Parts: sequence; C-alpha cells; structure tokens
Amino acid sequence: MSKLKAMRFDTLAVHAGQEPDPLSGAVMTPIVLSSTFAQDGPGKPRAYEYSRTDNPTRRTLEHCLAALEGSKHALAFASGCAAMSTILHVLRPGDHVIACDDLYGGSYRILKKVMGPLGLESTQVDLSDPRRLDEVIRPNTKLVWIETPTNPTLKLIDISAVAERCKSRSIPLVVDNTFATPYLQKPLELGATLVVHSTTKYLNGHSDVVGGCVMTNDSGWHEQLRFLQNAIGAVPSPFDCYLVLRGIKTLHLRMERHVQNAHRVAYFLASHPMVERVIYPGLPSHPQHELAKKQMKAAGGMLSFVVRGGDEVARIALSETSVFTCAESLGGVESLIEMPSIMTHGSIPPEQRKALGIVDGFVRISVGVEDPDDLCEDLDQALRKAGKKNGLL
Ligand code: P1T
Repeated sequence: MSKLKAMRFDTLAVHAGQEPDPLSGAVMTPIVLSSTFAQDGPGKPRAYEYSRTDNPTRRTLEHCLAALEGSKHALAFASGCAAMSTILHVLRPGDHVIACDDLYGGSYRILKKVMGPLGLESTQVDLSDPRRLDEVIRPNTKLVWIETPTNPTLKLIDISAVAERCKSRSIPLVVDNTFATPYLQKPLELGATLVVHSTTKYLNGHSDVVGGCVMTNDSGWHEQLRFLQNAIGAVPSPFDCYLVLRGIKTLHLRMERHVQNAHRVAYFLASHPMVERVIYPGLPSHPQHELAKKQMKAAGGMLSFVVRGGDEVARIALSETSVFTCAESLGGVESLIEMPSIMTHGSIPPEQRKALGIVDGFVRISVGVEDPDDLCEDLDQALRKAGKKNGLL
C-alpha cells in the first residue's frame, strides 16, 4: 500500500489496497464470507471480530476507495442511500441542512420524508450560484449537501466557492461525487469535508451491485461515521465488496469511453429534429461549460435532453430503443434511458420538478461504452418512430 501512495490514478485503480494474499498467494482479493472471527480468548480478537464491524474484503475495498479519492479514510456501505442516511445520523433534531435544489429522488426522500419527521430541518437552494448559500444559512445549519453534476438536470456547482463559504462558517460540506467519479473530479482537493458515492454506479460499473461509500480526511468525522457504520449496520456484503473492487480496476478505461461516447451522442442529439434541447456539461451550450472545464477532467457520461412533443412522445421513444435499455440507475457499461419524472425522481413533488427544469419530454441517459454509432442510430430510429406516430415528422 505505502509503495503505491505516490502512484497515479490508473495504477491505483488496479492495485490500491490490494496485495497477493499472504497465505495462498492469490492475486485477487479473497471473498471472506465468515460473519465471525476466532478470538485467542474472550475479548482477544486477532485482526477482526465480527463482519458488521469489519471484514477483510470490505477493508480492502475501503483502502482502495480512499486511494482513489486521495483521502485518509473511506467507509463502505450497503447503498448510496445507506451512506447518506448514516451521515445524517450524526446530526440531531433541530439541526439544519442546506442541500442543492436538484438532488437524486432517493436523496430528497431521505432528507424530507425520513429525517424531516425526526426533526432535521432542511432547505434546498440552487447553488449553481454559490452566493445563494449566504441567503439560507441559519445559526443551526450543520451541513451543506451538494451533487455536481446534479441528478438529473446536470447543473454544476463550483465546489471551491461553496467550500470556502462553508469553511468560513465551520460548516462541513458533503459532495455526492457519484456522477463524476474520482477519475473526473476530486472534491476533497477542492475543499469538501466528505465525499459520498453510490458505488452502484460508475465505481462498480457493471450494474450488478448496490453499494455506497464515504471518504474524508477529517478523522473526527471518520470516527463518528465508523461508529455509526457498525451501530446502524448498513454494510455491504463481502461478495459485493469484491465486485466493486473488480469493477474499479477498469474505472479509468470505462470513464474515458463513457466521456467520448457521451460527446458523440450529445452532438448527435443537438442537431436531431425530435430534440428541443440537450443538457451536457461538455457542450459549449451548457451554461456552466467553463466551470466543467475548470473543475472536472471531462464532462462525464450522463446527458439529459428534452423530446419535442413532450412526455407522450418521449414514452413512445423509450419503448422503441433496442441498444438503450429503459431502466433506472446509471454508470454501467450498458446504455440506459429513463424519464426522471415517472422513474428516478417520482418522489419529488411535480411543481418542484417543473421548477427545476424537469419539463414535459425530459429524458435522461447514461451513455454506455458500446459503439457510439450504434447508440446514435438507436436513438435516431426510436425518436423518428415516436415523431411519426405523433405526426411530428
Ligand atoms: O441507489 P443507491 O446506491 O442507494 O444510491 C443512491 C444515489 C445517491 N446519489 C446519487 C447521485 C444517485 O444517482 C443515487 C442513485 N441514483 C439512481 C438510482 C438513479 O437512477 O439516478
């Protein structure tokens, strides 16, 4: 591990936290399924006691995750939502959280419908202008929570600018880095206190795991979260930890191709007769294209667009694709397409969705690593079929 500390991202993705098993020489990390570990006597554990508390496969994943974000600490959870819930359990009734206005529907649900009734106050605000933070900070504000790019309207938030404002008031800043991944964006280097991920997405990359994680350089936060990780117990299985470790080995390769394909699809859709608007931070038409260039290595693999003719036409198009699968989630090698208003963001009130720009015909895609010509042709035939059925072409 220590030898690897100074290595570059691609090397860390393949190796960090992992060494041949000292017992067998196994090159790949063993999946240690045991729920409990022998002790040399009562209260005399060796390295591990009980798998909710700690597990060798999970610890290896946590070391690897810390190396990728360049953090001192990382903790793995059973899902992105479990990671978020565990962080929010550090707060107390009467505390106040500021979140960006555009959030994954499940994150919104935790904030408003799970933690709200337990006494946690929250305010959502458009932080694409960081000055808005000053308008909503209260004496009891204990956390600021942002996604960038946001899900699903792909707004960007200037992490350094928000972090500076938080720091001057000693408020911790959490960045959900799921859409960008540590390959494209490093929030801790830009001043964030905590980084969270749904490892379900790009980190695992193969749509066969649900998982989450939290990374930090703040040992006080780490200790509190480590306590809650064990006490609440929303931990991932050793098998899932192994799969995420395996997925991470190709993170850098996959991200390069996701980005390349997303650019191709973005330009293709931008000139399509059935498309009103394309939202992709990599397009010069994106209002924060300059911030994307400053803050991210590249603009990522997520893209949203508005179909001409509204939801009815979009619904038809989504049932006509054959390379794109109509499904929730993102970040896998396969391309996915969805309508946030009735799928991933159904838990957000309709007026709030409209205000965010999740308008009639709003579609989100996770651009996979297939041949980009096949992706464009698939979208083209589906959109044209939908357009013809509705007399728009
Ligand atoms: O699904 P889970 O692993 O619990 O992760 C929740 C989560 C957290 N943060 C962001 C930015 C996310 O996008 C998600 C999950 N999102 C989807 C399932 C989706 O389709 O948008």
